[in-house]
Amino acid sequence: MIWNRDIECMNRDEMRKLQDRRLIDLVAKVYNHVPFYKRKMDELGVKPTDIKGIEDITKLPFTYKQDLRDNYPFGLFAVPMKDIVRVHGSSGTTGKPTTVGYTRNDIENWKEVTARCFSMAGITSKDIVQVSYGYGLFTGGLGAHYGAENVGCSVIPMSGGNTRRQLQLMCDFGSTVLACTPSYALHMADAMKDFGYSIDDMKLRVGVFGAEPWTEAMRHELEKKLHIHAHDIYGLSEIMGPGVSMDCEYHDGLHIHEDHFFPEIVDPETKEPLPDGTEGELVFTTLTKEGIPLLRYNTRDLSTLNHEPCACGRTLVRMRKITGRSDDMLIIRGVNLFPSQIEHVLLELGETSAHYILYVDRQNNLDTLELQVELDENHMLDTIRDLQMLTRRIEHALNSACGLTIKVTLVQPKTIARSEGKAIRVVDKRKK
Ligand code: DLL
Repeated sequence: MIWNRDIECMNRDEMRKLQDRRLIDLVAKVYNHVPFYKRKMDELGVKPTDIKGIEDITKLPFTYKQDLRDNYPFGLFAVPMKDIVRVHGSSGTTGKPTTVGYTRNDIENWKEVTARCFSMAGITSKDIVQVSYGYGLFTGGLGAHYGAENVGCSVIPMSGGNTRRQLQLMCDFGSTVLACTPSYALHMADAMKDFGYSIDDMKLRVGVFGAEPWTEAMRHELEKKLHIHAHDIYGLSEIMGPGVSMDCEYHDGLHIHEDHFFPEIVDPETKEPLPDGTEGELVFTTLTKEGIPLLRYNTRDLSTLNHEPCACGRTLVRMRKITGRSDDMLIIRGVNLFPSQIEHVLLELGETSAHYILYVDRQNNLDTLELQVELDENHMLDTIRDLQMLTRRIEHALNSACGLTIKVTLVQPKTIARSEGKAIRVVDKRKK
C-alpha cells in the first residue's frame, strides 16, 4: 500500500528539483532567523545566494548534538514560541536534554510521513494499533500515534510498561499491530506464558519496531515468536521523531522520506561525503521543518545509501538497517565491536534466549569483556557438562564473528533487567 504515490514513486529528476527548491528556501530561512546558522555560515564565508541547489549542500556547515545542547532549550528555533505547538526532547541521560519544537505545519508533515510508514507495513484503517512506545517528551509514543490515527487505524495509546496490562488489552481488544522497541516486543513475547496467555490468544499481524538498533536475526525471531511481519521504523527527535524512514515488504533497506529529510553519508573521520554503498555516518538536512530546521545534522548512526528503485515501486532512496552508532562502537584491544554483532551471533546459534548484557572492564591495563546470556527456559540443560559445552560454543562463535575473546557466563532465565523502551546492552565499567 502506497500512501502518497506522487511523492513515494516520484521520478528522481523531479525529486531533485523539489529538493533543490526546498534547500534554497531553507538556507535563506535559517540564515535570517537562526543566529547560530548565520554565524556558522559567515565563518565559512557562505552566503544563502551561494546555494543554488543540492549540489551545493557540502558548502553548508554540519550540526551536532552538542550544538543543540549549547543552545538549550530553544536557541535554535527559527520561529517565535507563539508558533510552536509542541515540544519534545531527548531523555538526556548525560548532561542537558536536547529540545525540539514543532509548528502546526511540522506536525502535519510528521503525520504525513508516519502515515506513509504505517502504510508501507500494509497497515490500514481496519487495524487496531497498540502504541507501546513511551508517550511524553520521547517522540516514539505521540509520533506513532499521530501516524496510525492519520491512516484511520483504531489507536490504543498504551505507552510503555505494565507488561501484564499490555498483554491483557492486546488480547481483549484484539490488537493487530504492535508498535514498540524490538527489545520490549521480545520481552512481551517471552512474558506471555508467565501471565497465562499464548500467541493464539492474540490477533497480532504486524510489528512496527524501532528506536534502537536490531538485527535481521532479531526480526526473524520476533516474527516467529509473535506470528507477525516485523518492520523497522527509524527516526530521531532532532530531525522529527519516528518516521524519517521505514522498510517496505521487501525489507531491503529503509525508504527515506527524502522530500522532507535530505540524507548524506559522510566519512566518520574526515566528514567527507561518501558514495552509495559505502558505510559512514548518516547526515540529514530537514528540507521543510519550520520549528527547528537543521542543516546537515550528523546523527552518528552508521549506514549506507542506495538510490536504486525498489521492487515495491518506490523510488525513495533507501538506507541500510542501522548496525550501530559511531559513538556506541566499542574499541577493545584495537578491534571494533558493536553490540549488534553479539545479538546476531546469539540468535544464529539459537541455543539461548536473546537477552544479554555485555560488561566491559579494564584489568592490568587490558580491556576485558564478559557477556552474560540468559538460558532459554524452553531449552534448559541438565548437567554442568552441558552448560560448559554451551558456554564454549558461544565463546567460539563470538571469537569467529568478532575476533575477540569474550568470557561468557550463562545466567538463569529472567535475571537480566528488561527494558520497556530502549534496551541497555553494554555496561562500560571503564568509564566509572
Ligand atoms: O528513537 C525516535 C523513534 C521512536 C524512532 C520510535 C523509531 C521509533 P531518539 O530518542 O531521538 O528518537 O533516538 C534517536 O535512536 O539516532 C538511532 O541511534 C536510534 N534509532 C532510532 N530508530 C532506530 C532504528 C527515537 N530503527 C536514535 N534502528 C537514532 C536503529 C534506531 N537505531
